[in-house]
Amino acid sequence: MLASSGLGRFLARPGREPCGPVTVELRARGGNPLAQPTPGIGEPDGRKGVQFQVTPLGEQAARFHNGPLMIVAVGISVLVLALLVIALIRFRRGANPTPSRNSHNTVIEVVWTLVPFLILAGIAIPSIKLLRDQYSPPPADVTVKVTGHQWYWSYEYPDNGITFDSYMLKEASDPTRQANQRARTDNDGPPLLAVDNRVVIPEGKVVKFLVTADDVIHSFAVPAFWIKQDANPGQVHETWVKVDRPGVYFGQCSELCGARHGFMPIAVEVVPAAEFAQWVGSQGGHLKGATPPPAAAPAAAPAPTAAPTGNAVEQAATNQPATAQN
Ligand SMILES: [Cu+2]
Repeated sequence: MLASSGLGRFLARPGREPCGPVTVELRARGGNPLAQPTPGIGEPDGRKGVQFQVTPLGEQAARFHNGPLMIVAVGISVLVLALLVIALIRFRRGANPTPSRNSHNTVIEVVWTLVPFLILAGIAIPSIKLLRDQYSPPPADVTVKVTGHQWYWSYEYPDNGITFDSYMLKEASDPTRQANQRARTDNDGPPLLAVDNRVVIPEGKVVKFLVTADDVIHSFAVPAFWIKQDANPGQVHETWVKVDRPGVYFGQCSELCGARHGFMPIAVEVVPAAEFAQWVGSQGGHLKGATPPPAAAPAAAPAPTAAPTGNAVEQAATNQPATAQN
């Protein structure tokens, strides 16, 4: 009965369901590699709550948060508030001029010790299981090294020979946008979240992110994947995802890292494996374990990889002064 009720459906859902039909329009990746984001998925849309989750761990975590944790938190809040109101009214001086002098009640003391213990144990067991799954990644199919900078991200695929920088796209009306900087379009994503070069990862594969920084502490966070990993200079931390649904998913730096902390978004595009192989080839890279093409070998230096917009090096050069201006 619970499963068919509104409460049952709420408990069962892994995150907020998107409003409309779920379609991700992936364009042919030949000329224009941009996939269109789906409204309500992988991006904030004004609704409260956890974003729709697209990883098994995210579904597990969101289900735990939306179900048992919320029920326990609301239940305890209501119980404590009720006890306070009862005490205020029933035991006020006017209604209760001679207060009780009891100082012990064994039954109550056992109950108020045992019940919180059982509640905490009930929360701890699934929490520890979730933590164990988060920190026990399966062998990685793709590895992406993520480096936070003031104020942009750079990405390296060490097994694929790909490196590029990723900057936020400015609005066409932004006076700080330079003439040779591409302006954001709706295909790129929402304002303040769209970037010139997205991270591209394959659908259904285990992707390991090695997260670090080269100046101050940043944080690599993508809400739809349920990941948030601090990027510390001099340290490499690891997180991982397995996304079973193609699409575009946005995130932001989630550690106060300076004046333009709010302007270094993250955009991850999840594509079918065959498309990922095409993308790797288009970036001058090679698939994991494959021999790098002879022509690419001498140019192992940061190959320009800004397929959507042209030259990554040029993008970096053109964006850098703009960030300094702001
Ligand atoms: Cu940052």
